[in-house]
This record gives sequence, C-alpha cells and structure tokens, in this order.
Amino acid sequence: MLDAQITEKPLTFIKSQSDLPGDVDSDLETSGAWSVAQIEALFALPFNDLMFKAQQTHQTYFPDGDVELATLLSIKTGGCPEDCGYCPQAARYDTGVKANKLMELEDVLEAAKAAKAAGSNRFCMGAAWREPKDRDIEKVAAMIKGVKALGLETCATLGMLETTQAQALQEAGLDFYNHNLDTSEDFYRSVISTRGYQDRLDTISNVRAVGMSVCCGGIVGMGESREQRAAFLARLANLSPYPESVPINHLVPVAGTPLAEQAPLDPLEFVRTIAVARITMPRARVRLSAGRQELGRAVQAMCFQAGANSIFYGEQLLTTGNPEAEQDRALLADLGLKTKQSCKSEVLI
Ligand code: SAM
Ligand code: DTB
Ligand code: SF4
Repeated sequence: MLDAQITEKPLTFIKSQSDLPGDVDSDLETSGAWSVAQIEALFALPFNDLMFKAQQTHQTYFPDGDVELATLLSIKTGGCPEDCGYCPQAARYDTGVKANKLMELEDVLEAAKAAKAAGSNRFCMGAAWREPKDRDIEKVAAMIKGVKALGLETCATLGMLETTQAQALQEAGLDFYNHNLDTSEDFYRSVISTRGYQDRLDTISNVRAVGMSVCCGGIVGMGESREQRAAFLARLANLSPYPESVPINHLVPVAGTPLAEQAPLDPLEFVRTIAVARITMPRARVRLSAGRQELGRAVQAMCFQAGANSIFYGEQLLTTGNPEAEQDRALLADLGLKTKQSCKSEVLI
C-alpha cells in the first residue's frame, strides 16, 4: 500500500507540507515524520525510480549541485577505552594503531592551512575519547579559534559532550559537532556495549541545546539488515530538526577489530542508502565518508547522483586511508561537479 502511495506521488512523496502534522511552515524538519515502514518502502523501490526521486529532491533543495570538501585530522589518536566493534582506535583491539597524546596547537594549524590550500571547506578535528575532560576542552577550544581564523568551517568529534562543554566549544567558534548514532538502536547493542544509544541521543541534544549545528550519521555494512538500515535512517530523519550534515560511512574492516571479517555490503545497497538519506533529509549535506577507496569511481558517481554532496577530502581519514586529493579533484571534474566555495578566495577545479 505504501508502495502505491509512493509511486503515485511524484517528488512530493517525500512529504508535501500538507502531509505533515501541526505547524509545518518551517518545512520538513518535523519530528516523527518518517516510519521505518515508509523508509523500507523507499529502499524497495525499483533502483531507477529511487535514483530519480533522490535526484529530483537533490535538484530541488540543492540547485547549485555543489560538493562540500571536508578534511579530517586525528588530533588525538588511539588508546580509546570504548569497545566500538568497528574502531581501530579502541585500546582493547590489537590493530597496530599507536596511542598518541593530544596534538600541539601549531601542528593542528599547519594541517588546517594545508587543508585550506588544497581547497577544503571544512576542517574536522577528531579525538579518540569516550568524552573530553574540561581541560581538553580548553585546548581544543584554542585549536578551533585558530582554524576558524583561517576562514575554514570548523567541526569536532570528541565523544560524549555536556552542554557546558558544547557552549565552550561554540564560543571558541565551533560550527558543527559530529556525533554519530552509527546504526539502528537494536543493532547497536551487538556492536558497542560501553555506552548506550540514549547516551548518543543525549549528546546530540546537548549540542542542539546551545544552538550548534549537528553532524550525525553512521556506518553501513556492519552486518545489519535492510530493516535496521531503514530504522537507523528513520532515527536520523526524525531528529527534530534533522542533522545539517549526515556522514554515511561504509565500514572499513580493520584487522584486529571484531568486524575485521565482515563481508562488504552490496555497492548498490550503499547507493540506495545514500538516496534514501537524501530523500528523507532533503536539506542535509549527505557526506560520502569512510570507505570511499573501496567504492571506486563508478559507485561514487552513482552516490553523487543519489544526492551525496559532501566528501572527506585528503589522503587520510583518522587512521585509515582515503582517495588522494588529486584523484578526487579529477573525479569531480570528470563528473562536472562544482565544489562548495565557502572559502571564497579559493577556486578549486
Ligand atoms: N571518539 C569519538 C566518537 O566515537 O564519537 C569520535 C571519533 S569516532 C572514530 C567517529 C566515527 O568514525 C564513529 O562514530 C564511526 O561512525 C566512524 N568510524 C570509526 N571507525 C570506522 C570504520 N572502521 N569504518 C567506518 N567508520 C568508522
Ligand atoms: C564520521 O562519521 N566519519 C569520520 C568522522 N565522522 C570523524 C571518521 C571515519 C573514520 C574511519 C576510520 C579511521 O580512519 O580510523
Ligand atoms: Fe573510541 Fe570513538 Fe573509536 Fe568508539 S569510535 S572506540 S569512542 S574512538
């Protein structure tokens, strides 16, 4: 029945304003708008229909069709006390990642300058912490100030965050906080035991409470079912408002982690996941995140068609590899995709 509803309505099946309850003048950012069944029905559409609808949504909400470039830096690597089953930085897994102290301010600023010179829009600083201590916040705040002064958008991912800490980071100039739901609530329990789903929701709500923009997504290809992928996207899309940035990571299976031997997800299912994210969160920047090296050019091109409009840019993610910047520039140029010019002085391609 839902299938019928979906196919009958052209673009507006993403929910026309009249479909939504209450005061919907403020667009689609309405809590509880998507059921898991509706999202599964999107996944079940014929591939071309899903791609068409995702592209229609994309062109409606992002008429410029530009791609945002975000560069990652691991400011504090390894030695993490958590047990996230995918993560090479968890101290308990023998992955060969060495634990380092928090980087020095000057080194972080050097990396940010290089990212800007290479054409990045956003600089994201990641730390392998369960949660930062207040003294860490002071140090990271200095990094944020310095990066912001270079004219880059700033993002940080430091683990669980209290409201007072979010406030301090915002005052330093933090534009986005990244904290992922990672997967559906029921599948989550088989991947992570050292903190709960509610802890993640609480951090996202603490970040929202101070008015900061949220970057929140997750990982697909960890062995979850399609229904669980749909439930994961429903949780994201039903956040009120939904995140401004949605990183969709493809699991990078790292030797030594519990998920090292996980069979890769069908690339077409990955593309479908991107399309459904685009349709259900039409104004969000949907970021192709970890795992791009394994996808190859053709699958990435399909992901852009499905509505992805942000990538991690630069040879390194946190501890694993990413395509060379030059390869990415060539791919975007071959596809005729412009980059987002938030650093107004840069002309990229
Ligand atoms: N420690 C902080 C936290 O967990 O929030 C910040 C860093 S953590 C590495 C950020 C995100 O990276 C995770 O939530 C997960 O989505 C992603 N990630 C980590 N390892 C990954 C892997 N092997 N493959 C894909 N994504 C991964
Ligand atoms: C996100 O969702 N993906 C990025 C960022 N947020 C911090 C991290 C990907 C990490 C991939 C594994 C690694 O390089 O260690
Ligand atoms: Fe630690 Fe973050 Fe890795 Fe989990 S994902 S082990 S919290 S660094």
